[in-house]
Amino acid sequence: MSKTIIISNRLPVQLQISDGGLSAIPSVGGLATGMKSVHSGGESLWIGWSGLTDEDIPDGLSETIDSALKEHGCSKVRLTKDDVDGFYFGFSNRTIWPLFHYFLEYSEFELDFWDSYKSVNQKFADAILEEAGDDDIIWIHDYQLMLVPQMVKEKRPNATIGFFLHIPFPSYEIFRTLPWREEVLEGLLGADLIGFHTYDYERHFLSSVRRLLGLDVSFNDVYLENRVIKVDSFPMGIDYDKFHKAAKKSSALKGKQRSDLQIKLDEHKKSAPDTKLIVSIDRLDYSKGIAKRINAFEYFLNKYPEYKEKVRLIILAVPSRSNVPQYKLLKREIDELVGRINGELSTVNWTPIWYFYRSLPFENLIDLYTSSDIAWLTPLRDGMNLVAKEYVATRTDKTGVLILSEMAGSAYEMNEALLINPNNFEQQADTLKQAITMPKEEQIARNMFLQNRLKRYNVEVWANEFMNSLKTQGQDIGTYVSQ
Ligand code: GDG
Repeated sequence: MSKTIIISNRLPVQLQISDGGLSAIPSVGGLATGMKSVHSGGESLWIGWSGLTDEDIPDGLSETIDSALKEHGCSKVRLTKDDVDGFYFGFSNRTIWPLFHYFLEYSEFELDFWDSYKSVNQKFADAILEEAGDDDIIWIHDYQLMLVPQMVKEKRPNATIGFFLHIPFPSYEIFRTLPWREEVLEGLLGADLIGFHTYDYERHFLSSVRRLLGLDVSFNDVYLENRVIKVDSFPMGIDYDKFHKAAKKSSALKGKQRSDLQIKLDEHKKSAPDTKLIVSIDRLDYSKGIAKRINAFEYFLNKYPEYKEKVRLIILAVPSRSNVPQYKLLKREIDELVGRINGELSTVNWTPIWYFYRSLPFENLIDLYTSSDIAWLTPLRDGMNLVAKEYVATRTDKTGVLILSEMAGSAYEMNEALLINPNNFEQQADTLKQAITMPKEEQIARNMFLQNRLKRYNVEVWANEFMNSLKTQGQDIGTYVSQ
């Protein structure tokens, strides 16, 4: 019987080494939740990096880690500190991430990074090859592992291989600047099914395949020697019920049961009932447009001064890749911007921006979503953006307004949100005003459509649709359709 193997850079469990020993705690992220239906019942294996380098693992603990991971159906790829520096912080996050998010000027084309990326991708491929039989189904995730499909296909031509990219695939004009563009495309084409969040990313990929490799492409099929590779879009959803139920539960809590953050937010609402709370939640990443959003907020307050003391922007910026230089610079820029604007505009009763630079527990994330009248998400580029979907899912009474950048993949499915161009301050100032003054009936009407769609196309459906399409594709492996 064939088995399913899932591969991602990080495993869906967190390892913690303490004096008391070792524990493996399942992660609660979107991918881990979405893959539950695929990765359950002991029939599948998830291969990835544990988050600990060889140097971090004390002598003799490697086998203990292996057995802890095995309990969660996981197996680790061993990486050294040099591997992680070159492959993850280097090529993945200083070359591919900026390039695929259209930050060409941040992209570093370093041969050392590329060499490390190749050798670490080979480590992941080897880990798969150790486990995979000829008829197995293999699902590889994301931009850190784009060479793995070909490395596995060469050795297991009959295995069914799927690849899903969680970030945008850029237009040909951007992609072709990459010195190793052909190798990356050939790496991806080792898969039998290649999935993207949106039709546009799919279209960009096919255009690069046609123009850089000169391959035949018909609709969404790529013809390569004796193989047909299918390319398709699968917009990722969220675990709608989890967010909706958590929001219901949190609003039912009374008095001391409420979290400290919720108590503060309640107090704030009581003392200033007319003040609207605007929330934004992102990893601290230049692709998310946080600095521009703060500038746009200042622009809004200058254009519509009547809203001073009547709105507050809450920014939750989650620390991310903080040893990559661009992220350090961005952190400083945001610190300074928030400091300057709060310094210039605050009154004794009002601070325009509340800024948190940390990650919050899930319950507090829900508190922020449910207490905010408006979510304002302004990525300059974003593969999907799940925060937009989560905000809508937590609006149990269907009120609340979502302002969302057109540059996020999620904007394609969320037409009832107020869509903006994050570079257009004039439009954003007017849209903020529209959101603040939007009648409740209109908010409810918009969110009703959005919630129905999110409920229907949740993350489990996303994973199942990809798997079903992959299995169908697998049935055709080896049968070349001549054109
Ligand atoms: C990549 C792509 C694509 C955030 N802060 C906290 C917290 N979060 C959770 C959110 C959400 C997730 O992190 C962020 O997901 P996004 O989709 O918004 O963004 P990326 O991290 O950039 O993800 C993106 C995604 O992959 C999936 O394909 O949508 O485009 O860039 O789920 O809830 N969770 C907790 N505390 C926090 O402080 N617990």
